Amino acid sequence: MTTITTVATQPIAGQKPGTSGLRKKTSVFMTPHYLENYIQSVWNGIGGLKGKTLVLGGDGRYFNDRAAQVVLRMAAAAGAARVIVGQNALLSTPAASHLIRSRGADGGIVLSASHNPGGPDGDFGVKYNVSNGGPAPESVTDAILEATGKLTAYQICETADIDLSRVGSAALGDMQVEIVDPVSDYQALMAQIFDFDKIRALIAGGFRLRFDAMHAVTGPYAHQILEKTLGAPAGTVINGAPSPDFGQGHPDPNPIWAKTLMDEMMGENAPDFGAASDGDGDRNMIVGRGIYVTPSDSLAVLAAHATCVPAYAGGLAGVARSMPTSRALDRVAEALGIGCYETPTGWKYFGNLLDAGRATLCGEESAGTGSDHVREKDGLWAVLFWLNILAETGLSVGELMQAHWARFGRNYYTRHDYEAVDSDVADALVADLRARLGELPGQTHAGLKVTGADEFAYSDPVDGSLSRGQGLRVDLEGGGRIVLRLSGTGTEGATLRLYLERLEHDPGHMNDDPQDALAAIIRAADVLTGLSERTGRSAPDVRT
Ligand code: VG1
Ligand code: CO
Repeated sequence: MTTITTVATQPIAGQKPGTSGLRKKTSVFMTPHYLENYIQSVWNGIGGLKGKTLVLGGDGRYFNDRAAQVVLRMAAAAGAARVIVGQNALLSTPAASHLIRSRGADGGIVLSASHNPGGPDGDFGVKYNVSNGGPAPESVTDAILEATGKLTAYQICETADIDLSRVGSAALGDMQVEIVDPVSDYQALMAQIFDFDKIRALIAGGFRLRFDAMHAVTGPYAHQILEKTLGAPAGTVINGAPSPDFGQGHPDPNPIWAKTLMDEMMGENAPDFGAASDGDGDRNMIVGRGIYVTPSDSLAVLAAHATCVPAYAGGLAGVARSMPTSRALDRVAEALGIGCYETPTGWKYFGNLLDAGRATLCGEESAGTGSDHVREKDGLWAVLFWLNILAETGLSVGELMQAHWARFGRNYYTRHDYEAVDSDVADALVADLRARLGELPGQTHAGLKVTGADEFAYSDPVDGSLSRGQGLRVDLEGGGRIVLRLSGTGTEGATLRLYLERLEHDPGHMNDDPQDALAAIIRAADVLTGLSERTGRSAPDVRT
């Protein structure tokens, strides 16, 4: 007989799930009762767990193992019928999404702070996904937020830890715990989507690739799929063992944090193809020999060549991108004659479009791409997509990009992040620009004329829900654009994100450095926002 204990507690008002779940310092999540209070708020916010089936896994970061045991005990106490958990409490975000869908679960918990560093001094996070496999939509995160403010007690079973190291079943009170291999179902899905034989032949023919798992969750997936199944030689996957502090690294697949891979790809004797993924396996970075592919361009290339892939051979129903993502995708959609949706930042906004069959492919400038195969962005899926295209076309990454720009023009693009900015300074900066949006059109700043300005609001075409305050946009003459928004995933002060873009058609200027190509727009953005003066920063912390 398992005892259920009711622990009286205080509301933890204001613990609002951000762009991607609730993300805090690990030390905050480890404060006595904090995780329990939040998990109980999730259960309360979704109307309880009685008789429900949940999927549970995480990215292997510090506290992942202990947090998973707490979630299991609390799910049992709440009357859940079954929890399907990845072996050793590991599941990449896309693999969790797939399991929720394929097993008809009611939802899932992913323990991850994604690309944020892990460890006792790093970050931890909890994401709740709904029954379509996607991140909880705003209506659900609002209900969870409300529940945090009303909390008076949580319930937990008093039991020993469940051994999650072996695939099989266990019982926790009346609840079934099913421990599954985290990779096999996901791998089977990938094999259905892509032409594995063609990719295998490409690799057997001497095509060389490198995949950097950044000490995070994609290691086991990449070893199994790229090396063991597709025949890439051992050593293709680097940093492939998930570690609690990600090898003291920052599991964010961009040229700054994946520098070792970048150096190899830009050096002599570089492989043909390089890629990396983030902490929870939903992001991707794509690099060719001597050429980095921006995520916005990658999304456009996948859309343009989607019919190379068996699962998309019939064409795409439509595509979608987050608002700050470059408009390279729009140009492809126009050429294909399909719809192109613009959504707020965060994967939850793609869910309805995918469910309704309006979009097949989605993406974000932050290195997330995905399709209707799951309801999350998917790092390894994007890598396999690229390999399938390269195998089918016989082109190199560089040749493919040159051909793409020659056909559609090149959307020069960069994102400048200012991290750990004083929250009051950041809020005031955004508020002041917001207040001036109406008067900007017609004005000239740093030599560039403003043609339009607004604050992005999204009305969901499927359920009509409205999301306001999703970023400030300023359009410039000649097709340039400046976007400013505050990050919803940081855990220290505020992170200001400035997104800069310009379309280039001149064949003589297709290979400029994006920072140079965008210099005038970068200057105009600084004049418009007063960013360097107000924050005292002379340069961004990260440029991607
Ligand atoms: C960032 C990215 C956004 C992404 C989110 C979650 O959000 O900009 O595109 O969806 O992270 O990604 P923000 O609010 O900090 O800009 V992940 O890999 O955490 O699931
Ligand atoms: Co992620």
